Order: sequence, then structure tokens, then C-alpha cells
Amino acid sequence: MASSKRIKTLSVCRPVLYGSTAQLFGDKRPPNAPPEHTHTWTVFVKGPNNEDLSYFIKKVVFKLHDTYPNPTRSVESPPFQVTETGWGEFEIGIRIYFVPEANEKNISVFHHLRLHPYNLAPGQQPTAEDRQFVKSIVYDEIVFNEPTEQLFEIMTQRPGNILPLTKKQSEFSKETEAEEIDRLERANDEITRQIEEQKEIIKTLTQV
Ligand code: SLL
Repeated sequence: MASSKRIKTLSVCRPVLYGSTAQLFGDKRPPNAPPEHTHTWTVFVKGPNNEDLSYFIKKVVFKLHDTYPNPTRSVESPPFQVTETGWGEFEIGIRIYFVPEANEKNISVFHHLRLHPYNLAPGQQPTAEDRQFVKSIVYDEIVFNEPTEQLFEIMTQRPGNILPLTKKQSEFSKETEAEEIDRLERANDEITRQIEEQKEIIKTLTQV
């Protein structure tokens, strides 16, 4: 019989996506939106193929900026997401609670809500579409080390314990991987530039 005993030799893991999508109002202004609001946005935790994660996630609590009424939003059933309108970007706290069988503490991540285009090459101007739809999504994996027997049973009854390599997903990973490499290369160039700049400064100082 399944129990809360832990299986010492195992870990089980599930892929998740968390992040946000945002859209400029344009002509379609929601009737109740305050005049200073410019965007509709959604922050979420979901499966890479939109699968239901509620067999191991009990609830997700999203902590919004204090300018929002009731900024702590607890979502107790899927979809684990909050949709709002607003004008500004801010850090959203995302706390994920697991089903009782897991006997695990909650985990907490932070997501920077993006409303404006980012990650553009230096000098690159955003297109109208870049401005209209902005998404910022992180791929992550939740790992249960030494799961309880009960959780192990729940997890192995479900498909998806092996990361399905669908076309969509591999494209997604490649896209984010390419963006990350790009970001690192640009950071590297910038640091090299700053080092050279500092070297020049030191040179002029030591010459005096
Ligand atoms: C900023 N530090 O200055 C951020 C704050 C606040 C976001 C962003 C509207 C809330 C409301 C809203 O978008 N708040 O009107 O209920 O950019």
C-alpha cells in the first residue's frame, strides 16, 4: 500500500512553464479598465503542452504589486493563472503548493512581468507587432528528490514523466536557448568593452 514513506533511491521530475503574456489594448480597451492602464496581461504556471498539472500542484499563489486590489491571488484549480490590466512592469511572486501526498514544502519563484519589448539587439527598433504582443516564458523542471511512495504512485500513473519531445517543444527550447546564447554573447562583448575602457583609464592615470 502506498504510504508517506520515502523512496531513497529515486527522484521524479516534471517540466513546467511559468511566465507572462501581455497585449496592448489597441482599439479593444476593456470597458472597466482605469484610464492609465495600457495592457492586458496574464501570468501563469502550466505544462509545456498545456496539460493539467493539478495531479501534483494543489494551488498557485501569485503575489502582485501592491497597487492592485487584493494583491495576493490564490488559484486553487487549473488553469493556474491570473489575468489583469495595468500600466507597469513589476516582479510577481509565484508560490507553488503541492498535493498533500507529496509531503513537500511549497516552492517560490519570481517572474518579471514584461509589458514592453525586450531582448532586442542593440539599436534594433521594435516593430508594431513586437509592441502589441510581449511574452516572457521560462522553462523549468520541478524535481522531487526521494518522493513519498504515494507521490511516486501518482506521478507514474500519469503520462509525461518523460519529457515529450514534440516539435513545438523542441522549437521552444531552441528558441530560448538561442536567445540565452545571444544574451550571454552580448554581455560578454559589453564586459570586454568595459575592461578595455577601464584599462585606458588606468593607463592615463598611471601616466600622470
Ligand atoms: C513601476 N515599479 O513603477 C513599477 C510599479 C505598478 C503596476 C508598477 C496598475 C495597478 C492598478 C499597475 O499597472 N501597477 O492600477 O490597479 O513601473
